[in-house]
Parts: sequence; C-alpha cells; structure tokens
Amino acid sequence: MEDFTIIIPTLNERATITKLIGELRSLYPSARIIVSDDGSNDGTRETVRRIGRRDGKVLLLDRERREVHGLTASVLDALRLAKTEFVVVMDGDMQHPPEVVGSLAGQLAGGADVAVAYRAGVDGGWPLERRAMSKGAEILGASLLAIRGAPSCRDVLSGFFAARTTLFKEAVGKHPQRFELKGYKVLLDLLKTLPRRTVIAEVPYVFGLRRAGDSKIGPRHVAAFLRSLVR
Ligand SMILES: Nc1nc2c(ncn2[C@@H]2O[C@H](COP(=O)(O)OP(=O)(O)O)[C@@H](O)[C@H]2O)c(=O)[nH]1
Ligand SMILES: [Mg+2]
Repeated sequence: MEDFTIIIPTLNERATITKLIGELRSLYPSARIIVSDDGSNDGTRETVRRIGRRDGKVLLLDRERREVHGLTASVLDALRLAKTEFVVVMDGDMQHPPEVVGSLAGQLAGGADVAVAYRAGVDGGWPLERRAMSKGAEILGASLLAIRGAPSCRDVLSGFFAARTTLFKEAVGKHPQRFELKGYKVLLDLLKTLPRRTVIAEVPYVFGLRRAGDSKIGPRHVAAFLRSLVR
C-alpha cells in the first residue's frame, strides 16, 4: 500500500515544507518523498537537504541550474527518479491535505490508473477573480479533453493526483511534446495523452487556505496554460 513516491514541486516553501514532510512521514512511514525545487532562495533547499540526511527516503532534487524552470518540468524530472509502483503529486504549501494521499494511493491499489483529488470546497473562500479564472480554465480544459476523446474527471486542472508510475512515464516518453514544461497543469497534459478507457478515480478534498508564503501563479502561467491547450 505504501509503495509510492510523493513528488512535491517547490519554489520558496520554507515555511511549510518541514511540517508537510513530517506529516507525510508519520502517516506513510515507507513512502518516498522527492522535493523538486526550482532554485528557492528562502532556505527550502537547505531545509529539505537537512531532513534528507536523517531520512534516506527524502530526496531534494535541486533544479536551480536546469535550463527550463517550471512546475511541470519539475514534476517530470522527479518522475524519472521514481521507482515505486505509484507516484503522487502534491503542492508544498499545505493546501493539499496529507491525509488524502492515502486515499489516492488506495484508489490505485484498487485498480485505477489515475486518481485525482478534486476540490469539493475551498477553506475560507477564494477571491471572486481567482474563482472566475479557475472556472474558465476548467471549462476550457474539460472541453479540450472531450474534443480529443481523452479521459476526463471533475477537476482536470488539479495539482493533486496520483498515477501508475509506468503509465505516467510511458505517456511522457511517447508524447513529450504534449507537456508544457513551464506550465502548472501537468495532470491536464497527462490526460491528453491517455486513451478514453483509462480508469480515472476521483477523491474529494477541501483546498486549504495558503497560510504562509505566496502563490506563484501569474500571467505567464495563463500563457503557459493556453499553450498547453494547443499542444
Ligand atoms: N519546482 C517548481 N515549483 C513551483 C513552481 N511554481 C510553483 N511551484 C510550487 O508548486 C506548488 C503550487 O504553487 P502555488 O503557487 O501554491 O499555486 P496555487 O496553489 O495554484 O496558488 C507550490 O508547492 C509551489 O511552491 C515552479 O516554477 N517550479
Ligand atoms: Mg498553493
């Protein structure tokens, strides 16, 4: 059941990363954790490296000097290192509850190919502008999958999901051009490459408020998302 690797892309998440890794470790003692960092300058890397010295299952993937920076690029780089049967992708800012990781892995153990955590609510509410943007992008993403005959689910833009490692690696290997490396929406890119018969499970969760650090989302991510739609 705990044969999974948790991939956490980070950019300046020092305020939450220790707590997140601690909670994951106590819930899933044998899980592997890869923090894929794009050159944080707030001590995130040093913190994770320090934890990794005590805990051999925690690895820092330091991408500071890579040519392409981006959330999707970071997830795909970490995926290459994964040797477990399943991988789970989640944010490093504690907006994705660690308890849900077990439910996602459980769905895969039960036979699903991909398990997606979808927002069943937003803790504390979101500004209207952010909600509207998110809804619009969701409709675009879901329509794209429908047009292409790809599998879909409730939140095709979720950043919190799990997949069979071989399925995910094969998708990237066969369709590298489908992945928008600077983008935020690696799940959408993955779904685009999969046949409609793929079994997708859905698990609800409440999206937490970001309590520390800053959201990195901005205009260049909107541009990356639009590129992702035409890839
Ligand atoms: N490696 C990497 N991680 C990123 C990048 N941009 C954001 N992240 C991480 O991806 C996760 C989601 O980002 P966040 O800004 O919280 O997005 P939001 O929750 O949609 O506002 C967090 O763990 C960020 O630290 C990036 O360019 N590279
Ligand atoms: Mg966030």
